Amino acid sequence: MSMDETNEIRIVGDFHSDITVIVVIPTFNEAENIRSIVDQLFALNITGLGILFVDDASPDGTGEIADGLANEHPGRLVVANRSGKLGLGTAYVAGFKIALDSDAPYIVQMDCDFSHPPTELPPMVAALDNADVVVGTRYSHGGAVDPNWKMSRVLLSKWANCGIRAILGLKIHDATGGFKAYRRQALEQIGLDRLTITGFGFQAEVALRTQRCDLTVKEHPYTFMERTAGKSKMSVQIALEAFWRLTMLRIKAK
Ligand SMILES: Nc1nc2c(ncn2[C@@H]2O[C@H](COP(=O)(O)OP(=O)(O)OP(=O)(O)O)[C@@H](O)[C@H]2O)c(=O)[nH]1
Ligand SMILES: [Mg+2]
Repeated sequence: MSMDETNEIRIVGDFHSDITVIVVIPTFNEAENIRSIVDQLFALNITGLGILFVDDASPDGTGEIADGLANEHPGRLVVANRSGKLGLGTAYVAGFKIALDSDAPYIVQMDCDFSHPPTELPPMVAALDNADVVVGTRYSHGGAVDPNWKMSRVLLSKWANCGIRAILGLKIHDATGGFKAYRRQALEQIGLDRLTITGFGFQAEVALRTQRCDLTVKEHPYTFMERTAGKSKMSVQIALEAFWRLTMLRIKAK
């Protein structure tokens, strides 16, 4: 599957030239979370912080709320509205390309559901002083998952992560997480047009490309929290498809 998108993207807003950190957040049905994530991110008072939402025509009206937020925060908040649900991987690629079109030296990716605590952003961005990529980790360096998770959920998550690390031979401890910060040159080296996985396996494919490009990676521990509002898009089918695609990726690369 090609990541080249021919479909239309309607962009609302543009980044002011003093924006130095762009946080890319894909959204699908996040109407309950989107306003509070913006409030919490801007409350961090990170100099030059910009937010870019990539919304896939969410039926719950997330895109319209996001457009309103772009008007409330001119120069600092941009929305890329896509015409339908095209998957997390393509949403990130589209968002990273828009971020790279600006002059911002730092680009961050995170979810809209508060699984990735906004308060971890300042130390992650600061860590880019000594790294090309900073990877949020739940599975090493003191990172953790929601203490309210059932043991079965904890084990499933850890085994999936271990399996994917083994299939791809990844050194980083959290292969499936989506909380990361990049220097812009790192994303350029990774090569967005080379990425092939459009769904859940996208994070692991980026991790593999990062390793192959010999980029300096720093792992930053955080505690992954379960979403309290909105619905998860994860399913067993999505996870199994990711395993299959990543296995094929490894086989083809040999
Ligand atoms: N644009 C876009 N965003 C998506 C799509 N699928 C999921 N998202 C967003 O990507 C982020 C992660 O999705 P979640 O549903 O939380 O899935 P997850 O974090 O992998 O799974 P959980 O552990 O259940 O939370 C959220 O901000 C979603 O709104 C998609 O197809 N397109
Ligand atoms: Mg989530």
